[in-house]
Amino acid sequence: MPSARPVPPASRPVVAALAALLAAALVGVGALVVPLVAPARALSPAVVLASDFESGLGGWQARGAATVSTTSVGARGSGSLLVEDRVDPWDGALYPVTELFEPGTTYTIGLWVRLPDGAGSADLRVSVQRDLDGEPSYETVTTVEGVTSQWRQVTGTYTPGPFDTASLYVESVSSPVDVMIDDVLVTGVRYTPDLSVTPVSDAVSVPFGIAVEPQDLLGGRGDLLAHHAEQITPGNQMKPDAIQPTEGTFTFAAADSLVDWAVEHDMRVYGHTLLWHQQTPAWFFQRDGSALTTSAADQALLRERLRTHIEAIADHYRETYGEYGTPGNPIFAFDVVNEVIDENEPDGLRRSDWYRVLGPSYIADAFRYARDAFGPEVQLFINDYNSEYPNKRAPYLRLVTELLAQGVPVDGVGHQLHVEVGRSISMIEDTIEAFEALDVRQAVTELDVSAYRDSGEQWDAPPAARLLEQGYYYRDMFDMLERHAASFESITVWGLEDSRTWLRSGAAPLLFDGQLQVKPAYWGIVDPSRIGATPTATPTVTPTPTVTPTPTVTPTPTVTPTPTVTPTPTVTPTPTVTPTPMTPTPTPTAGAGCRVAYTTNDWNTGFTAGVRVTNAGSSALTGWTLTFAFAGGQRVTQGWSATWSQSGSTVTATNAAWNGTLAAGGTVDIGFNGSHTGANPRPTAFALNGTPCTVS
Ligand code: 9MR
Repeated sequence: MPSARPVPPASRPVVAALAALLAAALVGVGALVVPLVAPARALSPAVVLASDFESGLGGWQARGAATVSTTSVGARGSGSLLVEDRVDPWDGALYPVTELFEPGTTYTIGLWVRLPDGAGSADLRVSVQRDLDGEPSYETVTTVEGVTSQWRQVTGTYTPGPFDTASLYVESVSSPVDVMIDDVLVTGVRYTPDLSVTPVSDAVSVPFGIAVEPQDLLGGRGDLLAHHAEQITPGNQMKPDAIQPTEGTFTFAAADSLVDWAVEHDMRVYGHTLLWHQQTPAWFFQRDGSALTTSAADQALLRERLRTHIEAIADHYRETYGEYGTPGNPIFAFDVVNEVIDENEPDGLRRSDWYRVLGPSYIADAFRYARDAFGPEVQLFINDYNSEYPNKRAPYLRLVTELLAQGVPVDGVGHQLHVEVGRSISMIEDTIEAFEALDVRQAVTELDVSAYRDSGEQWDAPPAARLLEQGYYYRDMFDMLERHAASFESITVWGLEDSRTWLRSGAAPLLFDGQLQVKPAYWGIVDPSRIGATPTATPTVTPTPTVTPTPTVTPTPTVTPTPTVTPTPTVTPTPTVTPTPMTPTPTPTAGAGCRVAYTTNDWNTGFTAGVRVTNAGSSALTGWTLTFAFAGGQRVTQGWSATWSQSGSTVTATNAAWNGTLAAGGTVDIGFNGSHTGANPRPTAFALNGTPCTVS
């Protein structure tokens, strides 16, 4: 793994003249921007890659079957990169960035793209392939839809996690058309958090945790995390798909890197999660490729798999860090079952594959297996979202009451608290008080507060007034939680900073912005008198130096000999647009039938929808997109297990990184919270990768 490599002070590769020009321009950009954002912020944007294709490929290479060459038609100037002979969508052009990118640093990637004349239109994608220990990750920087033969500017931000090798590349979403690329400019900014502020953990009487990804341990992010948190929760690395992707193959490396970091920083680890209906590989529920049935043999097989999975995790962390409860082992709690409640079912239990094969007994079994495996020192939690809503609270309470009555070792109840500004705090308190009547500890496990109050709102960055309101909401939330501090084992926020939230762009739900600076939300917890004193008008932006294009696309091959092309760098005050669930690069999919089951749980003006998608075709899908239309003006406010977007009434959900492969006959459960006014009619038509689905 490359260790801390400094961001090169100036453009390393390629066209020296352009780079120098751009670097000079950047200085201007920096000078313009820094005072606007906050004088204390240490912004040091540096050009790490500038390619104008005026004199050759400049280090760009073909990816896959493609070929690359230069043309005499540029977005500006007289050259661009032409990618031809593509066969698959992932064939394209790449630039090796192993020596340019530093894990944990945020990069702004800008470039221009178009198709050749007469090539129609295509959706293109800018991605990074990051290889670590022989395992590739394909991470989307940005997708640009409907590219035609007009030059289009593309900008995105990207923060690499650890890698051995990495490459930046341009591909297409589906059709392998020829592509032209020009004026690539990549700048790196190493953000520096202000470590003189009060740690959040000092301001909260309950142990304060943050859910993390490997990127969060690096550079300024790691400093920020170490300063404010006293425990961490792995955001994805302890889930079943991460730990046991195929039966009997246990992959602990990613999770261990987080636990190692916790040990080094004297922090506790809250494990998440031993059992879930999502991010669980299909093999758990199959025998010889066929779905498990409710036969005694199949039930025994699934129970054994559950026990083996739990024991393997418990054994690994005991062997690696010592017995639980001793100083070397930081794991003090684990979510045993996650999101098993479904308030729409008569018995209040989610109809997952676990339930389908085993019935409700799997929940108690999971806790018993966990107690046997981990021993008494690890607190065993049940965890769920929306537990504040009365119709979810009731079955949650009922289940935990029954489990305790049966002597099942449930130590704690988790409230995820994925909320938005304005969600009733008294309703949350009612839930906490209801569980205080039981003999359990409680935890806030996944707190974040979306700045979007309702689904009609959409912005690049929240208005200043909303960030202030969010600060007051955090204040009120923590005031309430402090009243119940004695009931709480920990309070965890779901993410370190706004650029890496799982929520849609603009939600800005966390305590720190994308530049690692404190937000009013932070002051809401630490010192509410300073909520209004935080600079809020600043979008969390990387200064994006963009080369102003020639306004009209002049496909004239005339080389403009004028050296006086002033690449006026325009600062695009785009907020950090890091798409949260980074999606893998889809491979082509066979057209196939599909089935969709759509269920909702409605309240006043909101609802939670579950969408079960079944690939009814005969071949696996690798990369999928589900589309449907609302008929009653509904809006998706936040979704999970897919990347969700809405345009007018049309909703698009594209696979998340972990569920892109959908086996023939396989299912995936995705869902969202939405808003409605009045009626909430069900969508009647769904399509998977463009193929209509049957709806049940
Ligand atoms: O933060 C996680 C995100 O990176 C994953 O794509 C997503 C997949 O479902 O899971 C997110 O974490 C979820 C957590 O495990 C359970 N509660 C809901 C969280 C947000 O989706």
